[in-house]
Amino acid sequence: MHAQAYLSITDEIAAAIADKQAVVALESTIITHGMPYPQNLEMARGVETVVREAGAIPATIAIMGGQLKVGLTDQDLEELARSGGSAEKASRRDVAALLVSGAMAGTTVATTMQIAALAGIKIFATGGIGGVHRGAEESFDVSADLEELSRTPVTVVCAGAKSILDIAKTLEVLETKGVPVIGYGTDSFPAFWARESGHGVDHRVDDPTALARLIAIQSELGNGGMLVANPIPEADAYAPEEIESYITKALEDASLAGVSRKGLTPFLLQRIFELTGGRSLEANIALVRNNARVAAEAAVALAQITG
Ligand code: PSU
Repeated sequence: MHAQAYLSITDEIAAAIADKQAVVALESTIITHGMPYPQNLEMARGVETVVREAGAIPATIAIMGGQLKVGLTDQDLEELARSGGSAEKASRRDVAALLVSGAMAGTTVATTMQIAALAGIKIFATGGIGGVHRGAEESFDVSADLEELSRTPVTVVCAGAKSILDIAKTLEVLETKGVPVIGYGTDSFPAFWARESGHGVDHRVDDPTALARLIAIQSELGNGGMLVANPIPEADAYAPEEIESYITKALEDASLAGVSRKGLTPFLLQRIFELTGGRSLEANIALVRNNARVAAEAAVALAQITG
């Protein structure tokens, strides 16, 4: 049996892929582990609407009932959103075990890329990718998202890397692995809640058509994935110093609580949510919607080139 045998793709998405129409993959760890209920459910529905309004078909991906689901019903979204920590967080190495157990899992950037590629989807929107955690020289905590970007031919539109990470080291690893990092309308690599991280990008594009041409050529070259860094909208952004103070505190709390590995990112996001009185979540939702729009516009332009 081929890996495709485990895919469960909705009719609408399967037809769009076969027809080379615009499709945008969306992840689900952000639903199960990235945001509290009910904002996570509103976000998941809202992001799908943003993709549709831009003329593309949304394909939210999760692992449920022993299947790699591409396209979720509203009931699926609700189940994931209400799972409140009981759902698994699926990285690449968990996929086989989850297909056997049938457990419900949100898919990380790495796993969503893997499943999107199996389904034939080339563009994916998320909030921020995982990366090299601060203190990785001791802990070796490096997200599997980076390895996946180097091997899987999917373009990920994100708002940079969460500034809970070591961004300089994250960019170094992406360079070593040959992953293009493209600024969308910016020369600066953004830091999720903030528009700038103090680090640059290698290349920049300013419109969906230019981005679609890059995606098409990267795919022809057979060069693995690509990272598009799209800064959070100005109106929703934090000043880097302000968010840094919350991150420092959240990292101290994680260390005191002994949280590490796959629990670390969800813990930090939740702690920063509490420390900012919920404002970090509004910013997070705004940046995900902004990424979904750019990904959808690029998917529409790509369909015009390749369709
Ligand atoms: N973007 C968000 N919120 C999230 C994530 C991305 O706005 O929760 C998730 C993604 O699924 C990403 C994961 O793959 O955080 C990173 O987890 P880790 O650092 O454990 O690899």
